[in-house]
Amino acid sequence: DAKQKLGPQINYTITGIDAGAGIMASTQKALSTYHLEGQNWQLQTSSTAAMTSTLDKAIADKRPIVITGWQPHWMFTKYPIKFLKDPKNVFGQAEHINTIVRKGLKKDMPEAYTILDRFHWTPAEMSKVMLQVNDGVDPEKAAKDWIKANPKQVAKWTKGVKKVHGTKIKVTYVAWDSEIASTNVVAEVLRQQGYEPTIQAMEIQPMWASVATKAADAQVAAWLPKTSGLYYKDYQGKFEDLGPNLEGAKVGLAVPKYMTNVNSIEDLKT
Ligand code: PBE
Repeated sequence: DAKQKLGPQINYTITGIDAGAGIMASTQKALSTYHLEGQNWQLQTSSTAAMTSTLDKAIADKRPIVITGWQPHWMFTKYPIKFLKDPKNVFGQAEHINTIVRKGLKKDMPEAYTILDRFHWTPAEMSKVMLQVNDGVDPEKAAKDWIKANPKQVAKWTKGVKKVHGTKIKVTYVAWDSEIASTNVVAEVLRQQGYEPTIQAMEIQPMWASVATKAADAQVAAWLPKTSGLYYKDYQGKFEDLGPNLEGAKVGLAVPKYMTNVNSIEDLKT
Protein backbone atom coordinates (compact mmCIF):
# COMPACT_ATOMS: atom_id res chain seq x y z
CA ASP A 1 0.00 0.00 0.00
CA ALA A 2 1.17 3.51 -0.78
CA LYS A 3 2.24 5.81 2.00
CA GLN A 4 -0.61 7.81 3.43
CA LYS A 5 -0.70 11.29 1.95
CA LEU A 6 -0.09 14.25 4.23
CA GLY A 7 -2.97 16.48 3.06
CA PRO A 8 -5.89 14.29 4.13
CA GLN A 9 -4.22 13.49 7.47
CA ILE A 10 -4.26 17.14 8.51
CA ASN A 11 -7.32 18.27 6.54
CA TYR A 12 -5.07 20.20 4.15
CA THR A 13 -4.65 22.75 6.93
CA ILE A 14 -1.68 24.93 7.79
CA THR A 15 -1.98 26.13 11.37
CA GLY A 16 -1.37 29.89 11.39
CA ILE A 17 -1.44 32.85 13.78
CA ASP A 18 -3.19 36.26 13.94
CA ALA A 19 -4.67 37.46 10.65
CA GLY A 20 -2.63 40.67 10.41
CA ALA A 21 0.78 39.02 10.71
CA GLY A 22 2.99 39.29 7.65
CA ILE A 23 3.66 35.58 7.80
CA MET A 24 -0.06 34.99 7.15
CA ALA A 25 -0.01 37.07 3.96
CA SER A 26 3.19 35.33 2.86
CA THR A 27 1.64 31.92 3.51
CA GLN A 28 -1.41 32.84 1.41
CA LYS A 29 0.99 33.82 -1.34
CA ALA A 30 2.81 30.49 -0.92
CA LEU A 31 -0.48 28.60 -1.29
CA SER A 32 -1.04 30.19 -4.69
CA THR A 33 2.60 30.22 -5.82
CA TYR A 34 3.01 26.49 -5.10
CA HIS A 35 -0.47 25.72 -6.51
CA LEU A 36 -1.68 24.32 -3.22
CA GLU A 37 -5.01 26.18 -3.19
CA GLY A 38 -6.30 23.97 -5.98
CA GLN A 39 -5.55 21.01 -3.76
CA ASN A 40 -7.75 22.47 -1.03
CA TRP A 41 -4.86 23.55 1.19
CA GLN A 42 -5.97 26.33 3.51
CA LEU A 43 -4.45 28.53 6.16
CA GLN A 44 -6.12 28.54 9.54
CA THR A 45 -6.09 31.84 11.43
CA SER A 46 -5.55 31.67 15.19
CA SER A 47 -2.94 33.20 17.49
CA THR A 48 0.65 32.39 18.39
CA ALA A 49 -0.53 30.88 21.69
CA ALA A 50 -3.15 28.70 20.00
CA MET A 51 -0.73 27.64 17.28
CA THR A 52 2.02 26.63 19.68
CA SER A 53 -0.47 24.75 21.84
CA THR A 54 -1.71 22.84 18.76
CA LEU A 55 1.92 22.15 17.88
CA ASP A 56 2.61 20.95 21.42
CA LYS A 57 -0.23 18.42 21.25
CA ALA A 58 0.70 17.19 17.77
CA ILE A 59 4.29 16.62 18.86
CA ALA A 60 3.21 14.81 22.02
CA ASP A 61 1.23 12.38 19.79
CA LYS A 62 3.82 12.38 16.99
CA ARG A 63 1.12 13.50 14.58
CA PRO A 64 1.91 15.50 11.42
CA ILE A 65 1.33 19.27 11.48
CA VAL A 66 2.35 22.23 9.32
CA ILE A 67 2.70 25.60 11.03
CA THR A 68 3.72 29.14 10.23
CA GLY A 69 7.15 29.36 11.86
CA TRP A 70 9.70 32.08 12.51
CA GLN A 71 12.94 32.73 14.28
CA PRO A 72 13.94 34.03 16.74
CA HIS A 73 11.21 32.27 18.70
CA TRP A 74 11.21 29.73 21.51
CA MET A 75 9.21 27.28 19.38
CA PHE A 76 12.52 26.33 17.73
CA THR A 77 14.16 25.81 21.14
CA LYS A 78 11.30 23.95 22.73
CA TYR A 79 10.24 21.69 19.86
CA PRO A 80 12.13 19.58 17.29
CA ILE A 81 10.92 21.45 14.22
CA LYS A 82 12.47 22.42 10.89
CA PHE A 83 11.73 25.03 8.23
CA LEU A 84 10.46 23.72 4.92
CA LYS A 85 12.60 24.68 1.92
CA ASP A 86 11.08 27.46 -0.13
CA PRO A 87 12.52 27.02 -3.66
CA LYS A 88 10.23 29.72 -5.09
CA ASN A 89 11.49 32.16 -2.45
CA VAL A 90 8.08 33.35 -1.27
CA PHE A 91 9.21 33.98 2.32
CA GLY A 92 12.64 35.30 1.33
CA GLN A 93 15.95 34.40 2.91
CA ALA A 94 17.13 36.02 6.13
CA GLU A 95 15.11 38.91 7.46
CA HIS A 96 16.09 41.78 9.72
CA ILE A 97 13.98 43.69 12.21
CA ASN A 98 14.16 47.46 11.87
CA THR A 99 13.53 50.34 14.23
CA ILE A 100 11.00 52.84 12.87
CA VAL A 101 10.55 56.28 14.46
CA ARG A 102 8.27 59.21 13.83
CA LYS A 103 9.42 62.17 11.83
CA GLY A 104 10.82 64.92 14.02
CA LEU A 105 11.94 62.61 16.82
CA LYS A 106 15.60 63.50 16.31
CA LYS A 107 14.86 67.17 16.90
CA ASP A 108 12.34 66.65 19.73
CA MET A 109 14.07 63.88 21.69
CA PRO A 110 17.68 63.60 20.53
CA GLU A 111 18.66 61.36 23.47
CA ALA A 112 15.93 58.80 22.78
CA TYR A 113 16.66 59.03 19.07
CA THR A 114 20.31 58.16 19.65
CA ILE A 115 19.45 55.19 21.86
CA LEU A 116 16.84 53.91 19.41
CA ASP A 117 19.27 54.37 16.55
CA ARG A 118 21.96 52.37 18.37
CA PHE A 119 19.67 49.66 19.71
CA HIS A 120 20.92 46.44 18.16
CA TRP A 121 21.11 42.91 19.52
CA THR A 122 21.37 39.31 18.40
CA PRO A 123 18.75 36.57 17.99
CA ALA A 124 20.44 34.75 20.93
CA GLU A 125 20.04 37.81 23.15
CA MET A 126 16.41 38.33 22.17
CA SER A 127 15.75 34.61 22.74
CA LYS A 128 16.95 34.86 26.33
CA VAL A 129 14.27 37.45 27.12
CA MET A 130 11.63 35.50 25.15
CA LEU A 131 12.33 32.28 27.03
CA GLN A 132 12.02 34.05 30.37
CA VAL A 133 8.66 35.46 29.38
CA ASN A 134 7.58 32.05 28.10
CA ASP A 135 8.56 30.64 31.50
CA GLY A 136 6.08 33.04 33.08
CA VAL A 137 8.34 35.94 34.06
CA ASP A 138 6.66 39.34 33.68
CA PRO A 139 8.05 40.98 30.48
CA GLU A 140 9.11 44.15 32.31
CA LYS A 141 11.00 42.08 34.87
CA ALA A 142 12.56 39.90 32.15
CA ALA A 143 13.75 43.08 30.39
CA LYS A 144 15.18 44.52 33.62
CA ASP A 145 17.00 41.26 34.37
CA TRP A 146 18.45 41.09 30.88
CA ILE A 147 19.69 44.70 31.11
CA LYS A 148 21.28 43.99 34.48
CA ALA A 149 23.02 40.92 33.07
CA ASN A 150 24.26 42.72 29.93
CA PRO A 151 25.64 46.10 31.05
CA LYS A 152 28.29 46.26 28.32
CA GLN A 153 25.77 45.76 25.55
CA VAL A 154 23.44 48.38 27.02
CA ALA A 155 26.35 50.81 27.49
CA LYS A 156 26.94 50.66 23.73
CA TRP A 157 23.48 52.12 23.20
CA THR A 158 23.62 54.77 25.93
CA LYS A 159 27.28 55.84 25.94
CA GLY A 160 27.59 59.62 26.16
CA VAL A 161 23.83 60.18 25.99
CA LYS A 162 22.55 62.82 28.41
CA LYS A 163 20.01 61.85 31.08
CA VAL A 164 16.56 63.37 30.74
CA HIS A 165 13.98 64.05 33.42
CA GLY A 166 10.60 62.44 32.99
CA THR A 167 10.10 63.12 29.28
CA LYS A 168 7.21 61.00 28.03
CA ILE A 169 7.82 58.67 25.11
CA LYS A 170 5.46 56.19 23.51
CA VAL A 171 6.49 52.95 21.84
CA THR A 172 3.89 50.80 20.08
CA TYR A 173 4.20 47.11 19.26
CA VAL A 174 2.32 43.97 18.33
CA ALA A 175 2.18 41.38 21.10
CA TRP A 176 4.31 38.79 19.29
CA ASP A 177 6.84 37.17 21.63
CA SER A 178 9.79 38.72 19.81
CA GLU A 179 8.32 42.21 19.99
CA ILE A 180 7.24 41.81 23.62
CA ALA A 181 10.93 41.14 24.33
CA SER A 182 12.48 43.93 22.25
CA THR A 183 9.92 46.58 23.15
CA ASN A 184 10.22 45.94 26.88
CA VAL A 185 14.02 46.06 26.71
CA VAL A 186 14.01 49.33 24.76
CA ALA A 187 11.43 50.86 27.11
CA GLU A 188 13.44 49.85 30.15
CA VAL A 189 16.65 51.32 28.71
CA LEU A 190 14.79 54.57 28.03
CA ARG A 191 13.37 54.53 31.57
CA GLN A 192 16.86 54.15 33.02
CA GLN A 193 17.85 57.16 30.91
CA GLY A 194 15.18 59.24 32.68
CA TYR A 195 12.30 58.86 30.23
CA GLU A 196 8.77 57.94 31.19
CA PRO A 197 8.00 55.38 28.52
CA THR A 198 4.63 53.86 27.77
CA ILE A 199 4.40 50.83 25.60
CA GLN A 200 1.16 49.98 23.90
CA ALA A 201 0.27 46.72 22.15
CA MET A 202 -1.98 46.85 19.10
CA GLU A 203 -2.59 45.25 15.72
CA ILE A 204 0.10 45.60 13.07
CA GLN A 205 -1.66 48.17 10.87
CA PRO A 206 -2.47 50.60 13.75
CA MET A 207 1.12 50.19 14.94
CA TRP A 208 2.47 51.47 11.62
CA ALA A 209 -0.22 54.18 11.54
CA SER A 210 0.65 55.31 15.08
CA VAL A 211 4.22 56.21 14.09
CA ALA A 212 3.18 57.63 10.71
CA THR A 213 0.65 59.98 12.37
CA LYS A 214 3.08 60.78 15.22
CA ALA A 215 0.61 59.40 17.80
CA ALA A 216 3.54 57.20 18.84
CA ASP A 217 7.26 57.92 18.81
CA ALA A 218 8.72 54.59 17.76
CA GLN A 219 8.31 50.89 17.10
CA VAL A 220 11.04 48.24 16.92
CA ALA A 221 8.94 45.61 15.14
CA ALA A 222 9.48 46.00 11.39
CA TRP A 223 10.32 42.56 9.96
CA LEU A 224 11.87 43.24 6.54
CA PRO A 225 12.20 43.02 3.65
CA LYS A 226 9.17 40.76 3.20
CA THR A 227 7.15 40.13 6.35
CA SER A 228 6.17 43.75 7.11
CA GLY A 229 6.99 44.88 3.57
CA LEU A 230 3.46 45.89 2.63
CA TYR A 231 3.09 48.20 5.62
CA TYR A 232 6.53 49.62 4.99
CA LYS A 233 5.47 50.49 1.45
CA ASP A 234 2.06 51.85 2.50
CA TYR A 235 3.53 54.27 5.04
CA GLN A 236 6.76 55.08 3.20
CA GLY A 237 7.68 58.76 3.52
CA LYS A 238 5.77 59.10 6.80
CA PHE A 239 8.40 57.65 9.13
CA GLU A 240 12.14 57.47 9.62
CA ASP A 241 13.79 54.06 9.29
CA LEU A 242 16.72 53.71 11.71
CA GLY A 243 17.79 50.39 10.23
CA PRO A 244 18.13 46.93 11.72
CA ASN A 245 17.99 46.28 15.46
CA LEU A 246 18.38 42.54 14.79
CA GLU A 247 19.74 40.49 11.91
CA GLY A 248 19.34 36.83 11.08
CA ALA A 249 15.60 36.44 11.55
CA LYS A 250 13.73 33.96 9.38
CA VAL A 251 10.14 33.29 8.42
CA GLY A 252 8.51 30.30 6.69
CA LEU A 253 6.51 27.13 7.06
CA ALA A 254 7.71 24.56 9.58
CA VAL A 255 7.01 20.94 10.50
CA PRO A 256 8.24 18.53 13.18
CA LYS A 257 11.54 16.86 12.28
CA TYR A 258 9.95 13.40 12.46
CA MET A 259 8.10 14.28 9.24
CA THR A 260 11.14 13.05 7.34
CA ASN A 261 9.39 12.93 3.95
CA VAL A 262 8.36 16.57 4.09
CA ASN A 263 11.30 18.90 3.55
CA SER A 264 10.06 21.48 1.09
CA ILE A 265 6.83 23.40 0.55
CA GLU A 266 6.72 21.48 -2.74
CA ASP A 267 6.32 18.27 -0.72
CA LEU A 268 2.90 19.37 0.56
CA LYS A 269 1.57 18.66 -2.92
CA THR A 270 2.42 14.98 -2.97
N1 PBE B 1 5.99 37.29 13.10
C1 PBE B 1 6.75 37.66 14.26
C2 PBE B 1 5.45 38.59 12.64
C3 PBE B 1 6.54 39.53 12.83
C4 PBE B 1 7.10 39.06 14.13
C5 PBE B 1 6.90 36.69 12.14
C6 PBE B 1 4.91 36.42 13.48
C7 PBE B 1 4.72 38.64 11.31
O1 PBE B 1 4.32 39.72 10.86
O2 PBE B 1 4.49 37.58 10.69
